[in-house]
Amino acid sequence: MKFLDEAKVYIRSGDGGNGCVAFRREKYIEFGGPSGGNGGRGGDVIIEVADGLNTLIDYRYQQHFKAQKGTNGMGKDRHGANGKDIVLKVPVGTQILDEDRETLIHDFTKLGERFVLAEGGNGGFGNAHFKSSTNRAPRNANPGQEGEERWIWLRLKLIADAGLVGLPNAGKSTFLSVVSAAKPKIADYPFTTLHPQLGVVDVDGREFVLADIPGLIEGAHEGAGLGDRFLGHVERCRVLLHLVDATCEHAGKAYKTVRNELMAYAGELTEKVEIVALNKIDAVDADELKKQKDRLKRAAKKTPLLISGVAGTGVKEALRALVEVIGEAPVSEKAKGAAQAEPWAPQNV
Ligand SMILES: Nc1nc2c(ncn2[C@@H]2O[C@H](COP(=O)(O)OP(=O)(O)OP(=O)(O)O)[C@@H](O)[C@H]2O)c(=O)[nH]1
Ligand SMILES: [Mg+2]
Repeated sequence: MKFLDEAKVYIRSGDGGNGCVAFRREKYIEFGGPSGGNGGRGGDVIIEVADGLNTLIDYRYQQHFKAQKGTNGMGKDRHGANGKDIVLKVPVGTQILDEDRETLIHDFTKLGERFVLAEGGNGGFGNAHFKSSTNRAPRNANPGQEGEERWIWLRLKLIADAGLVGLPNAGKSTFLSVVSAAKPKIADYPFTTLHPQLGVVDVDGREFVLADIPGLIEGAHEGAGLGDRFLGHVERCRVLLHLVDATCEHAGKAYKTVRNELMAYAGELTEKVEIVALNKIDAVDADELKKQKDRLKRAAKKTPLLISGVAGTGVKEALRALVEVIGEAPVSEKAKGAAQAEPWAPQNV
């Protein structure tokens, strides 16, 4: 399954059915009177959060969604049937934006949430409706009201409690694979991860959702590497886990590069609580470790945790530090279904 976090779709609610002009015609009944039924209501366009979805990929294949038109009214006082609604299913964390791609129409944060985006048109009245004491044989009926049409953007911002950030190759995906059942692609080259990944982490009986996103490089906010658009997926996190590779040239510089990108994307990201960890400590000797640790400490202005995703060193402590910030109420309580469902696999594209 590929990942798609934005999609433009066209929606149209159903037109109302037309009212009907008819008169009762029966043997021996003179002046049978008007008998045109009303048109049915057009169907609504509804957007609903569905369980087990984690991408908007379906909207790459179908972009037009039209609800059914109401049936026209008929003679013998028969009203038209209402048109069927159309329901678009989206993953939790999806936002609906207007065509301008900015105006937020709705933000879905809970499973099962429904939002009527466009109502169907009302059906027109048939001529039976216009019967009155002064006009006993009306020859007019209303046409059905037209449905609404518009283009909208769907944008997915994953709901996770904690987000992993760092340069490419920092070991983010490895960390996620060690602490959760997620099976992200891991490899010794930058930009292994092309799409965000979610995993459910269980630490001391407490669960939370951890998101792994593609690595950031200098200039990501100007589009370098995979750019910074995936940062949208950690926007809703309570806490960030910033991994710095101990085997890199200068842990302090590596840290700052990522911080600068977070800042350039949105200042709020840098205000989030950040746990800093020097990763891959199994791969450096004691001297180098101390050097890198000091550099990182100076840059981050706090003592980093020392961990190794591969060896499992310090991983528990890092998770506990995250849980402490997430507190009692994970934002993702309702989003776990999405994370547990087929965790973005296989994402080797
Ligand atoms: N020695 C050692 N190697 C590690 C550790 N964690 C990850 N690696 C290796 O580092 C390389 C990159 O790991 P990934 O987990 O793919 O890194 P990433 O941060 O997800 O990289 P991108 O997805 O490209 O941003 C792989 O070859 C891993 O095996 C660790 O704790 N110790
Ligand atoms: Mg990765």
